[in-house]
Amino acid sequence: MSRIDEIKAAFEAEISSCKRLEGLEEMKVRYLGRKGELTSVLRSLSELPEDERRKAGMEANKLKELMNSGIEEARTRLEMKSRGEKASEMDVTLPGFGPPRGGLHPITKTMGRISEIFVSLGFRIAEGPEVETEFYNFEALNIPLDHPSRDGFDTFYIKGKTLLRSHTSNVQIHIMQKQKPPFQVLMPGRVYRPDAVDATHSFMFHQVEGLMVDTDISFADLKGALTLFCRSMFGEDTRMRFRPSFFPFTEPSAEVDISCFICKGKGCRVCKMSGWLEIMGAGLVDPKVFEAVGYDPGKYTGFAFGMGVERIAMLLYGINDIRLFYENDVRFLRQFI
Ligand code: 2NM
Repeated sequence: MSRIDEIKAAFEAEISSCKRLEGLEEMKVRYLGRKGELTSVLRSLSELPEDERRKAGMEANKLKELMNSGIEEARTRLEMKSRGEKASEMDVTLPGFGPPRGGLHPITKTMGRISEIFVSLGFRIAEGPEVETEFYNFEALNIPLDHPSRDGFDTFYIKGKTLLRSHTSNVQIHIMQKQKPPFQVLMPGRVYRPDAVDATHSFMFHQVEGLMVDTDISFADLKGALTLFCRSMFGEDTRMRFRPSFFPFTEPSAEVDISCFICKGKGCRVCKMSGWLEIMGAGLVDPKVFEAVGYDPGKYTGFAFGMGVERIAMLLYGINDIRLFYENDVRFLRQFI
């Protein structure tokens, strides 16, 4: 047994300092060859008593395996070194990394899908300023001076009568001042309201508003356009509900509901057991708005609508906190690629 230990110690000291492939071959012959050190130990085993022989035989065979694998490892190390490679450098047989794939933000995707549908119905996309005057954000939209939304607590005033727009309707006013009907336009964009931030409110969010003006637009045209939109956006089996409501810039006005696409109208947690989801506001343009932009209200009629993009994205993707959209956490954003 002590001879086996000696051979093992000598082998280990020698193999770790072996610097040439030829040296390895020589070692293999000297330790493991027919006249080698270990071979002579194995031969002498027969002189030992039975129980010692079995034990020493097992140890000698273990050492034989250890030396074989030690020589192979050293061979790999020396071959890599002769090719100028370091052991830790790389494994060229591993598959490569592809470039990480980016994607659009879920709000951009939702706004893009909404726009796509209205473009297919003949609407044109229009954009306008986010910093606006009171005239375009309020006056021209028939929102009177004493309306609560014109209070500093409900609007981000910058200085004097300039403010961050509270809806994208300012763009409609710019468009109507520049061109005559008939037209159909869609206004996607950012809007600002000084709301306290919580799971469903943000001081900045996105809206898509639409406007169609011609000489004989009726509520039937509004219902038709919005029904086509909702079936394309939420599924062909979507049912619609128009509830009477009020906006200063439309008359009559309605809140638009769709049958819940989660439970198909049966009632669930998302629709709060009502079977309906409120998704936008709409109406026929108030004659006062046409007067403000110099259109003859006796000649033209039109419909308008507006929806919050975050709310629709939250419903579609099952997101329960609006703040997730603005945190730039890739663990959240990656899910929409
Ligand atoms: C909404 C709801 C209903 C709207 C009206 C107009 C305009 F310019 F024609 F007067 N623009 N947008 C409108 C109507 C917006 O958002 C909830």
